[in-house]
Amino acid sequence: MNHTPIQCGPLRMEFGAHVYLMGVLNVTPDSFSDGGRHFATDTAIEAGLRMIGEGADIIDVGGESTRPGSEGVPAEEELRRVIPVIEELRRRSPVPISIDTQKAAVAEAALRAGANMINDVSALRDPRMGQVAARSGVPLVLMHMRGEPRTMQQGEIVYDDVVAEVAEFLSQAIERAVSCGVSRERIIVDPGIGFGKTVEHNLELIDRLGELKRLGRPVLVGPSRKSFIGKILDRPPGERLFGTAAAVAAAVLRGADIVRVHDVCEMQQVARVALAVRQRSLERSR
Ligand code: HH2
Repeated sequence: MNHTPIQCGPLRMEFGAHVYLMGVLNVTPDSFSDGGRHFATDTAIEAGLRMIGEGADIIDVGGESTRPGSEGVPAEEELRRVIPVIEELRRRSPVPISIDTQKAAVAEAALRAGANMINDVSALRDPRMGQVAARSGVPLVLMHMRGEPRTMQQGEIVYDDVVAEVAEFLSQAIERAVSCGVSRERIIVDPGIGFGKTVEHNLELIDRLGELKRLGRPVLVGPSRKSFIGKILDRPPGERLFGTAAAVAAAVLRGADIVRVHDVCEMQQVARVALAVRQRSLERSR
C-alpha cells in the first residue's frame, strides 16, 4: 500500500518504494542490549553521529529503558539525559530526530530542542500526549504494548489471536489520536515486538504484518536484538546481529516501512536487499 508521504523534519518519507532506518540511541544506564554504553552525553552524541554516517534516516533518542521489568524514571531525569543529546545532534546534523518517550512533558521539551517525531510506546497513555502531538504537527508512532514494561512479560501471556488484538488496539489508538487533533496522515503504527509477547506471538506478528498494513498507516517494526531472537538462537544481546538481520529481512518482505535497529550499517544492507525482493514480487503480481 502506498501512503501519503510524511514530512519528518527535512525528510519526506515516501512509503512503498523505500524502507527507512531508525537508529536506536538509548541514553540510559540499563537498556537491555546497549545499556550504559551511551549514557554519557558525549558518547551518546558520538554514537548518534556515527549512525547518521552509516545511513540512518532517523535517530530515535530515548532516556528511559522499556526493557521487561524496568521501573521507569522521573521526567526530570529523562530530560537531563535526552535534551543535551538532541540539542547537539540537531546542531551538528539535519537528520530527523525522534523522541522515544511515554511522557508528554518530555516529548514537548524534546520537540523544542529540535526533535521532529514522537515515538510513544504507550500509545498516548499520558493524557496530554495527544495534544502535544496535535499541536506540534510532527509524525507520531503509536505502539502496542500489553500492560506496562514493569509487568508486561510476567505471568502467562495469552491472546486469542495476537494479530487481531494488536490490530484492534492500534485501530483504537489511531482514533484516540485523531480525536485529540492529530492528523491521521501523520500516524505510524507499530506492533510492539517483545512488549508483552511470547516468541510465537512475535513471529506471528512479523509473519502476518500484512494484516496490520490494512490499518492504512505505515508500519514500523523494532525487532533489533530482542529476546525472541535470543531464545531462538540461545545467544545474548551482543550476539544477535544475524538473528536481527533475519527478522529485519522478514519484516521488510512482509511490508515494514520503517525498521528500528541498533546496527544501522548492517541492517541498511539487509533492508535494501529485502526491499528489492519485495518490489520484484509486487511487480510480478501486477
Ligand atoms: N522497542 C524498544 C524501545 N522503543 N519503540 C518502538 N516504536 N518500537 C519498538 O519495538 C521499541 C521502541 C525497546 O528496545 P531498546 O530501545 O533497544 O531497549 P530499552 O527499552 O531497554 O532501552
